[in-house]
Amino acid sequence: MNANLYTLFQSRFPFDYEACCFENADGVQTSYAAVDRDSGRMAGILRAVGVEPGDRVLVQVEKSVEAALLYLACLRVGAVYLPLNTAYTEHEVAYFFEDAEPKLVVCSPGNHAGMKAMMDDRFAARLLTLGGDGSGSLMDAFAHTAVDDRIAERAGDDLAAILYTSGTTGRSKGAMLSHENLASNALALHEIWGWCAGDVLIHALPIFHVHGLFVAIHCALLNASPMLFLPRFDADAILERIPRASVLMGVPTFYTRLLERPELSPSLCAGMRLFISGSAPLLEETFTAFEQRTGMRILERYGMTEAGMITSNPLHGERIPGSVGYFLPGVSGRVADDQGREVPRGTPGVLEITGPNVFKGYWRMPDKTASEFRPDGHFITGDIATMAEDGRIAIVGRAKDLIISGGFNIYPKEVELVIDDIEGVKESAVVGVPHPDFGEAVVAAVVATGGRQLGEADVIALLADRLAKFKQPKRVFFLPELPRNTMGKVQKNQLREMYSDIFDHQTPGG
Ligand code: MCA
Ligand code: AMP
Repeated sequence: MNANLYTLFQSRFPFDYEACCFENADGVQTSYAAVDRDSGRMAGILRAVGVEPGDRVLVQVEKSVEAALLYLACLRVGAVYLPLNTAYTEHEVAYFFEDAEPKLVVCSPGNHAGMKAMMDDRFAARLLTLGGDGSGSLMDAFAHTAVDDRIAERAGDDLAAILYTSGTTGRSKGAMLSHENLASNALALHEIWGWCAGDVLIHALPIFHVHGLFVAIHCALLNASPMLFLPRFDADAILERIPRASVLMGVPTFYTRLLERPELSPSLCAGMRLFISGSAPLLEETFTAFEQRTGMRILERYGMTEAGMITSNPLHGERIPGSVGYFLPGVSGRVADDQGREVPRGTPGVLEITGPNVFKGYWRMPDKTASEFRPDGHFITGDIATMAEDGRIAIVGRAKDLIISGGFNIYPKEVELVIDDIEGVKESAVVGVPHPDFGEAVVAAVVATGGRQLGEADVIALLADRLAKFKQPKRVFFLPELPRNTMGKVQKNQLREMYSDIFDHQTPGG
């Protein structure tokens, strides 16, 4: 049996083949028939430029229906899809390019010149462009390429995608995800969230991360549902579409922003079945304010790039704020001490998991892969959790030095390395502090050498072409020295405390 994920999707396409699959922000609809045909045509283009099964296709483009079709085309060809955040700078993209050695790069038309110079004919990679409005050389080729309806034969363990996640060392790692990883996770989510006939998804997440690309799109495709496909989060556009929809997936910032809008009411949400939140902790006050305002309890789930979704609050049972629910079907795990031994129920420890969703390792990093797995195959998530007697899990902290801002992960080390490179900086420490919109915000404490006059604006300006905007500190403070303990280790807790209320924390919806 062909384990290519696309065959699974195709087997679920609706009986009414002309039913809507995507509706873009202008209301233009793309039917399931068109998705099948046009992803086949795009697959033809990929094959024509020499993409073969196992080849990486690096994609950094604005969200659009065509971009989603490009992902499906990669699956059909058996290529390995490698999406990148559109906010990444050329400097950041260069690292992914060299690490992944893609056969094909697809970028926005506006980035063509920079990308071409950066690629510098290395790895004989080809370059095509795709704009958010469907412009660019990919769609030019589309007009005169025949539909290629083949679906490459793939085994379950063959790679479908590589998603880069930053690391505590400051170096990004490519998480290798197989067709089986993605299929098993999609089927489990489709089942536990009770997807049913008539469901309509509002899709406003970016499609370069697990949440928007896999969780959202895969569930809708497995259900043959329409997706109201928005290029980005836009409260007006979402509120306008809620009466026609039944499911919304978002990061907590989506919900705090929706709560700021007086239109959000029980009658507006009468047809909604599920508001799902994940990628960052949902504050209890957001959960409560949302329930008070709409009568609906947000369903929080927990996951990570390396494993897709891991746990979820129940569809029918209690949704408890501060808890991420139970392991998904097929997933199991333990809360463990630093030796991987299970700790008593209720005691905090690091969450370790196994299951068909767990990735195949980090691209070309066997040592890093080995160090993140226990000998019995459990993957060490780096999240600190508690497990109740009945298996219910709460994420109570992070063993990894990680900031999550508006659902995007930032590893402080990566930012510190770039700041430390600035002339006039002796050292720096980067922490996350509470932020009313993004949950956490990046803040840097900098010690200057005294050799060069540096101000907050200078530091931020000097990071502009090195780090994506969301990684750049929202504030920079200068200190005579960093707080350290007797062992010389920087006391980040102390810094977090010092800056804990610099972004006035307000009650959502208050
Ligand atoms: C934008 N900015 C940000 C962020 N987003 N800064 C920090 N953190 C962010 N997340 C910058 C912008 O560049 C801008 O800078 C300023 O902040 C204000 O931007 P704004 O227009 O308000 O932002 P936005 O475009 O509305 O975006 C906010 C957002 C977006 C909707 C929360 O960041 C988003 O869609 N986040 C979702 C991320 C996601 O999909 N995560 C899933 C990862 P300036 O004004 O100076 O130019 S997958 C995952 O984590 C696992 C697997 C899981 O469990 O799901
Ligand atoms: P990523 O590397 O982008 O896949 O982010 C994964 C990380 O996001 C996890 O390891 C958690 O730290 C965090 N995360 C995801 N969902 C939740 C949640 N519901 N509650 C708390 N943290 C979460």
